[in-house]
Amino acid sequence: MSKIQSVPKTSLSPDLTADVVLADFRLAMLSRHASLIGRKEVFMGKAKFGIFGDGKELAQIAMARAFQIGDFRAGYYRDQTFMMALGELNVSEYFAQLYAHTDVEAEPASGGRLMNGHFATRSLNEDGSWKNLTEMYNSAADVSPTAAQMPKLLGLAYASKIYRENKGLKDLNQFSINGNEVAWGTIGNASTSEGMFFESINAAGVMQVPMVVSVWDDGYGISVPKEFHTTKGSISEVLEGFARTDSQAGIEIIRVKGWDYEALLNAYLKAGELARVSHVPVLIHVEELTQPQGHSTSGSHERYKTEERLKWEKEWDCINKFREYILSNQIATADTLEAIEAEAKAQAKKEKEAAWASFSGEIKTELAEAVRLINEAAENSTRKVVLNQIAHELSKTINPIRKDVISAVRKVLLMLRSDSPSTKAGLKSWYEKQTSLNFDRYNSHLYSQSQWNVGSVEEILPEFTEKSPLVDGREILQAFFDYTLEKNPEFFAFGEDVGKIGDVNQAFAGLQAKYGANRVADTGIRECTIIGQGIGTALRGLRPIAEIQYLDYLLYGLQMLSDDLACLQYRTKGGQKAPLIVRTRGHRLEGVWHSGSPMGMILSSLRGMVICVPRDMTQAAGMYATLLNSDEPALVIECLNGYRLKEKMPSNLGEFTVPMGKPEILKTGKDLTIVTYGSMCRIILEAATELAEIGIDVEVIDVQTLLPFDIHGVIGDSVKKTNRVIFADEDVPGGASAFMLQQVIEGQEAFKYLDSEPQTITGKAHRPAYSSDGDYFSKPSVDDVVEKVYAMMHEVDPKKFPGI
Ligand SMILES: Cc1ncc(C[n+]2csc(CCOP(=O)(O)OP(=O)(O)O)c2C)c(N)n1
Ligand SMILES: [Mg+2]
Repeated sequence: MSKIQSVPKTSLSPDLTADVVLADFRLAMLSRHASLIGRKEVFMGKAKFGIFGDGKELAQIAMARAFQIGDFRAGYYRDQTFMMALGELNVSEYFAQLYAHTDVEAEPASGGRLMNGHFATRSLNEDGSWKNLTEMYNSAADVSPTAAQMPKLLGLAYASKIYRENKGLKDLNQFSINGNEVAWGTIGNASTSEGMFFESINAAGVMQVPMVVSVWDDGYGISVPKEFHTTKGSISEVLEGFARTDSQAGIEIIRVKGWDYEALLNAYLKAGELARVSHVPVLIHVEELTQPQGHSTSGSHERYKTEERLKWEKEWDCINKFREYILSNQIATADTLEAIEAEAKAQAKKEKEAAWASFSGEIKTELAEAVRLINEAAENSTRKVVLNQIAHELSKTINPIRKDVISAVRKVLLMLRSDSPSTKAGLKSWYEKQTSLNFDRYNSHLYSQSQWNVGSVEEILPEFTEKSPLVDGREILQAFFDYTLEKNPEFFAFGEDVGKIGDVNQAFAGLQAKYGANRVADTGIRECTIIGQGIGTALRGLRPIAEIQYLDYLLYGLQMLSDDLACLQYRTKGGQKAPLIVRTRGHRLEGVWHSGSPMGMILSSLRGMVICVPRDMTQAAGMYATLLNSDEPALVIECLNGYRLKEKMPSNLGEFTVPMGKPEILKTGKDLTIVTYGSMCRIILEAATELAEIGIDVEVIDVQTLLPFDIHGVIGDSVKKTNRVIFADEDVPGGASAFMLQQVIEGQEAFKYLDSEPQTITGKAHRPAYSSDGDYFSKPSVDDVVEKVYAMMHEVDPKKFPGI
């Protein structure tokens, strides 16, 4: 017998009055007309692209009814009706996003930074502090990559479990009330083919977290029918093995038709209750949904759907069926429904017009100012005629955008280059003001702008006494984590082998036994959802460390880090934060998958995160302390070969901090500066000793963090002194060494002080071969460094340093 539940029809429940039903009908109609008008707006050229939630209205209304204050949503671009039902999106805001209105008052989800259909609530006050999330409806900020909402959904649900089980969090009532919050996910049927969907479902089944996933099944993923996406063409059938039974925990799987109003209401109430009370994960397969306008404005579905299918979609359109339901139950007459529809349509149109007036009005004002200032400048310019002409053409632009205005002004300023400063002063100062406003509109909030950003954390130096013992590096981390687990109830850690054995290098050894399995936890082997667990819990006020066992396996989680975490503050324009710390270890040990140092890849994909590359475990502990005192997400890469190396145990462990973006000079020298980080610090210092023996005095600088990078120009100052520089690391040629070179030579203008060509020392372009010989011939060695430096000095003074 199938373990999948079909929801039986019941008679109307007492609170389902005619008024409630008709309000639902009205909302469905409002949302539908917003979709219909939205497509037209795109075709009129007022927006670039549109993707709408038509055909999915009824199920979302049912979901909203079960969604409670304090709950979280993580979904995708079809969910406008749900957001409207919660009162978290009005039609004006909906259109403001379609037009890309940059004002967060008008477009609170992203401040115009995201395509339409990307929903989010604002968890943060303007100063970056948390709101009380238990007093509001919450939606995590959507992302476009299909199924990428799933890993963080798991984390949002996991947070409820932690809040319920960890009694130390009782007072943190701004984020949870006894873990009663449900995390509600939505996903398209085709997107369930993605690996992260299955990974998240499996993890939810294992962890038993309050997560309710709705699959909006409209039979297609753009043009491809579901038979090409899903085995047996049915995701609920495929997942049957996950279904819970009387004797085994698992997932509650419910199947319901997307046009069946009562069945939908019942399904969602049941799912919500089960998840909320018993923390059982639920999957609701909502079948027989439609796409009245096709997938998006990028194409028409007549190209790939048969006439028969198109006819079926018209007939089974959920609003159509809802209308039939209302009439057959004599809840209202056809005339009443028509009147409701007309009213909803008029409201959608009116709100759309208000959104357009507000969006375009701002730009028109800017345009008028620019035209006036160009004409003013023209009065005293030698190029009066052509400038008046530019101003005239600009004033005639139909549906102007900012680019039209700013580009014209920049061209004019170039034309005015030979005119007197007073001629162009007005235009120039207006342009400068706009540049700053546009920075805020389009470029701000990549990193935290709150008082808790990493730059604001006070530097506290590590303290040592004469009695400070020499210990294995891993013991320093272990003592730090012990201290922090004790002191900070929001702090917890999880990952593969992190729990029982305390991670493969034992920095958490014994700490699960001491603090419990919900503070130091094992997970399955599933890096993508380990990151999702971290993001979701950090979005709900917790301070997780998510561990990726080796740097080489970060790739499995990199997509989530890049698409979700790193751009979270940016894409919500400071509306949300998730100060997750990802801990991993790498750079060098043995072989192709345990020696990677793909820092260039990380630097390119994780702008928005802090990237720490400590050279030893003392530095690492100080960095964790800084990060835990800040509200920024970070990746910390410990040195894989450093856990057994001896370090002095600081006496103020847990208190001392390492500043971010402040390199440390490990050795002063006058001939040449070598800039490096991580495991290479030891190699370079060893080389420096050898070089000193042959009369070359190098300065060695550890950058400590790659993002932020040397904010005070320590390296530039060093190059000013030595006039020579080498950037050394273990990445491929042109990887992070090229990044450092760009930051210093271009960013700090160090080219002005160079007497020799700047150089890099890197690993080979291939992955490192196995064994110590593999390491020697793949990664930069002390010999490589000595030779490179010597060759540079030979070029400077061949007499003193004859060729080898
Ligand atoms: C990783 C990724 N691959 C491809 C796309 C392009 N894309 C956007 S929507 C979509 C189809 C999704 O279909 P489905 O999940 O059924 O959702 P629906 O649009 O039908 O509601 C595709 C392929 C994407 N956004 N992300
Ligand atoms: Mg679909």
